[in-house]
Amino acid sequence: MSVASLCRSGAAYKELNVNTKGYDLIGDIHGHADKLVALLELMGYRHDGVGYRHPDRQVIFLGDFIDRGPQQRGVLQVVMPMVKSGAALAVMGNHEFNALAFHTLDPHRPGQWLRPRNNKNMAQHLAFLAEYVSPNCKHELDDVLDFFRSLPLWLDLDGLRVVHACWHPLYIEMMETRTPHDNTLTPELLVAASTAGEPAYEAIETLLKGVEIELPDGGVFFDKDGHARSRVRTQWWIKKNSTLGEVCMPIDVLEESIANHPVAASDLLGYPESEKPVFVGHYWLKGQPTKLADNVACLDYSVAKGGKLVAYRWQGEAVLVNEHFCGV
Ligand SMILES: [Mn+2]
Repeated sequence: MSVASLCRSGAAYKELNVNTKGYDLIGDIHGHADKLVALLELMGYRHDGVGYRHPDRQVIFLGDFIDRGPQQRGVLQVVMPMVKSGAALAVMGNHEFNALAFHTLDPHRPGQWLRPRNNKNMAQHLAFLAEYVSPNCKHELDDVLDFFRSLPLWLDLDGLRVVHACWHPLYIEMMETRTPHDNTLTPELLVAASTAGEPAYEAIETLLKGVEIELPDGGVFFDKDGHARSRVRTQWWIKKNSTLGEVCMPIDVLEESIANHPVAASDLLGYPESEKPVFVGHYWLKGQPTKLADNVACLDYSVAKGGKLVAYRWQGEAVLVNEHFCGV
């Protein structure tokens, strides 16, 4: 079965899939509603008057619905009814977390927001604010923020796992004890997670943004936005003696002198091959969608930078297959 035939028709796909609960996992959308609708229709989802739905499959969104793109309201007008009606599940991305902190006053610092409204943070969120600026949108913005609050930080389902950036068992265990309502943030936890030095802050940084390594000897590299960075994201599922070039994410971001620097297995997190498949977004990958390990896939292929909006059509497999990626 080719990718093209998997993607061409929901009806054809259904025949493959009579005994297993199927999920269609969708990566970071960042305000590209047209692509989202095109992808859903490609996979056989149809609008039933309430929202898009498939007769026997369910979407799982990996977070990062907002910021950057031109149709952020449009994305949420598709996503929210799907989640509310049960046609889809979703997890929180770092952009939804940031939005909650941006719009929440800090109880410990009167008049200050949990996410400071400085130039950098304003610039990142400006397109979202512009779409909800009208006073008529106040209720709509409140609904959107309530929706963000309802998003779990991760999903641990029968046969698969979902988190925006990194499956980190210790942080998940820690947050599980502090998120009594379905792994969603409580108001107290949003405050703690916005406060550098708090354990919850480190947990959110890791689960929603990934694991980073400090570059040696004061080295830097330039990221996709041209910012100099002294830390690089890692392929957190790897656990073996490596070089920085072998474990950085995305690959090819480091100059050779830095890329050859050794990294000990003990400094890496790892995700054992025996664990169920885990799906993440977040990493701005390019090119042909491909699994990162037999049980790890990233579905962020940079739709907000001219790339594709990508899905993975999962039908129960423990070993992921590249033919199940699909994109528009
Ligand atoms: Mn992200």
